[in-house]
Formats: sequence, structure tokens, C-alpha cells
Amino acid sequence: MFKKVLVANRGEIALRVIRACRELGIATVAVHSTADANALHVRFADEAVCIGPPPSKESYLNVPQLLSAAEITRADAIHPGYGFLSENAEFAEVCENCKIRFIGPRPEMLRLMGNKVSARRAAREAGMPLLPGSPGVVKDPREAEAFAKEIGFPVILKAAAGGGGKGMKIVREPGVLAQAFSTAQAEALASFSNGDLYIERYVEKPRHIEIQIVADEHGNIIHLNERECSVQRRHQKLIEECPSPALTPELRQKMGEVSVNAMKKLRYNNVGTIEYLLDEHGQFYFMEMNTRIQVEHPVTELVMGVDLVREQIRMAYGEPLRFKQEDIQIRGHAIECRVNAEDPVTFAPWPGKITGYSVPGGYGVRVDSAAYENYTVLPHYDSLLSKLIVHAEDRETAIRRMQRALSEYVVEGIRTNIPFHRAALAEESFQEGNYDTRFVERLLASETGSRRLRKAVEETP
Ligand code: MV4
Repeated sequence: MFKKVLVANRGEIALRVIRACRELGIATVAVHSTADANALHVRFADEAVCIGPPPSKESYLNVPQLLSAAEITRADAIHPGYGFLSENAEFAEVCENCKIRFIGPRPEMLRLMGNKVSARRAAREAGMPLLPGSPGVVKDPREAEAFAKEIGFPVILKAAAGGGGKGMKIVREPGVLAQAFSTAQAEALASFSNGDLYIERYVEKPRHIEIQIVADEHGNIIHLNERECSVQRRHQKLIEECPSPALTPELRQKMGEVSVNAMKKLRYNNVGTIEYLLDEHGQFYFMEMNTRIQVEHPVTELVMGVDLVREQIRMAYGEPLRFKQEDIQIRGHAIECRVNAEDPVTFAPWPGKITGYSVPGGYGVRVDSAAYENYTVLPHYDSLLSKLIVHAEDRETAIRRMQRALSEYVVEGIRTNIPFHRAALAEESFQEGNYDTRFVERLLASETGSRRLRKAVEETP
């Protein structure tokens, strides 16, 4: 096994990786910006190296600094976590050139899935269902018009270099397509230095369903079923659950089978997540693939009984998976609430010092967080404070357990979105499992939803 792993990340995911390493008997190196000197990941690791000033560009994204830190400490592998350099093909390549194992898929996989046009082409060739759309890049508004005519309105323009919703434009009628094309192209160019666009039929009220893949270096590829991530606001996920209340056993098996067959064709390795849109008719379509461990991985861990980060590290070392598809069974139900340091009504980030802190616990409750009393949430990084995850024998009990856990959570000194979670879980549509990607929008616009949210804000200590 690896002797020493450098964790190229911060916050809860850095802790998550350090914990997995400790259980595997692997020494750890934390890296940190000057602002993170007091962070828990620094204290939990065996060694720590300061890699630069607070801005991510100069620290957690600083490749030369990270590689020097790995060399000085003689780390034999780097775990990138999520975000930062986790899906950066050049970084993965440089690691391998320096004889440091990158814990993740091969650079060519990161590159293939990093561009949405090449990912879409690969997905189609590997047998995954796609929405009707352009096979490649759409060169100009005239070509877009020709495709739109073929597909039918509404359509959506997406940036090839995008993902997570950036550079997208929905077009509902022919008259505004050319204008939308120019705007989307300019946005894509400004955000990603790449103006390439493609076009697809637009699905009005999709659900976001993603399939977890694990693939070792010996060709064993299995899926760990799905997560439902339809509770989002501005492409930020807020609540995830496993299994999805929207899937029948037949659809679940089909989505898993299609995904695994495709990954075998592509010779995918390590962990990955295939994002699908599910429409109202139960049809699913490939959207994009994430080539990293994801924020919401714990709901899968709890329900499938697999330590995903441990497996990820073992697979990167070349060890074979210790389970087969037949061994994987759904055990109960898990829900994750992302607790953010933000205003619960406006969603504006709310960094600052946590003056009082008490975490929920008890049967079936897991809290993945790097926060503690007197910790200061920094303005330089994302506002994820903690992931509150519950596991129970069924969905109804899991919802009750989450409501109980949320009511125990005390965070003083800053604002959090705990009241939002309380309001969301109280929604009838959530409780019935009858929701889609417009759920948050509807909650905020509705009389009962906004009243519940205001009430939850008042009742949250
Ligand atoms: C779509 C779509 C509807 N139709 N594509 C948003 C981010 C990126 N992953 C893809 N996204 C969407 N693509 C077609 N053809 C709707 C969305 C979308 C969405 C997808 C998943 C979860 C939340 C979402 C919120 C708004 C839009």
C-alpha cells in the first residue's frame, strides 16, 4: 500500500481522506494556505506544509507548490478530493511524471469527460442514451437554427468546456436563437477561454439522477446504484438521497447496467459518477460524467455499505475490488443535507466566527465537517460548513431522523441554511418523493414554502 498520501484539499473532504488513510495505515500530509493554519485537516494529518496565501489560485491550485510539498515530504500519492485540481488532466499528468500517483482516473479520462462535447460523443459510442442534439460543436447561429429545426423547441445551448450550469442558454422559440447563441458563446469564452457550444433538446422538469461507478485496475467495474440530487439552487446541490424515490427496481437496474457497460467500453478506472436527466416519462439521458469523489458520496456509502474513499485509494494502488455486483444490496435509505454558512433566505455567503457549536448525533447520524467551536469560516473558500447525513431502514424514518438531527444542530455567530433544510423537509412534495430540479424555486415562490422558511428562521436558535 502507499506509505504516505498528500491531501491536496481542505475542509471536510481533507478530513475524510485523512481518516481513510489512517484506517489503511497510510501516513498523511496536509497542505494549507496561511489562512488555514488552524484548520482541522492540518491538525489531523501527520505532517503539514504551508503552500501559499489565502487565494486558492496561489495555494490549493498552485501546482508547483503542491509538487514541491509532495517531494519534500516523500509522499508517494496525492489525493485531490473534489473541486480544486481534482479533475485537472494536466495536474494528474504532472503527478505521474513526477512518479507520484494521482488518486483518480487516468489523465485521458479526465480530459475526455472534461470536455462536454467529447464526453457526449464517447457516451453515445459507449451506448448511453442521449437527448436529441448536435453530434459535435455547433459552429454558428445558422447551424444552431438547422439543428433546432430538426430537434424541435425548446432547446438548450451548452458550453463544451462548461458543466455545473455555466454558459447555458434555454431557447424556446426560433426568433431568439441567434441572439442566445452569441450571448452563450461570449459567456463561454469569458468563463472558460473556450467558446465552443453544443445544442440539445431541453427537458422542462427533469430529475437529476447520478450513478456511482467503481472501477479497479483489473477491469472489474461495478455500479453502486444511484443518488438523487434534484434539490438544487443555481446548480448548487442542497439535499441528496439514496436511493431515489423516483426509480423502480427495473429502471434502477437498467441505468446501472447501461452505465457499467459504457464504462467497460471506455476502460474507465477509479471512482466516477455518471449524471443523468430523468424526464417525466421515465426516460433517462446522459448529461455529463464527474471523474472525482463527490461531495454527496456518503449517502451511497451508508446504503451500500462501501467506504468509497478507502476503495478509491486501494484501487489507485492497484488492488482489486473485494466485492462483485451481486454482493451490492440497497440497505435502507440515506439523506444528506449540505449545511452552508449562508443566509437561509437570500443564500448569500455568511463567513465569520462560530461562537457556539453543538453537533447532532445518535443512532443513524453522521456529520462530516471540519468546523468546531471558535472556528472562523473563511471568505476565500466555498461556504460548505458541514454535511449532515442520516441513515435509516426506510425513507420516512430517514426524513424523521434528519428533522430530529437538524433540530439538535446549534451553530452560533454565523448564519446557516439549517432553516432552509427544515422548510424543505416539511414540504409535502419532498415527503412524497414527488419533486424535480424546480423544487427549490417552487418552495421559495409558494406561500406555504416561504412562510415555513420564515418560521424556521425564527425557530432556529
Ligand atoms: C439540461 C436541462 C434540461 N434539458 N439539459 C444543469 C447543469 C448541467 N449539469 C446540466 N443542466 C441541465 N441540463 C437539457 N437538455 C436542465 C438542466 C438543469 C439542471 C440539471 C440537473 C440539476 C439541476 C438543474 C437545474 C437547472 C437546469
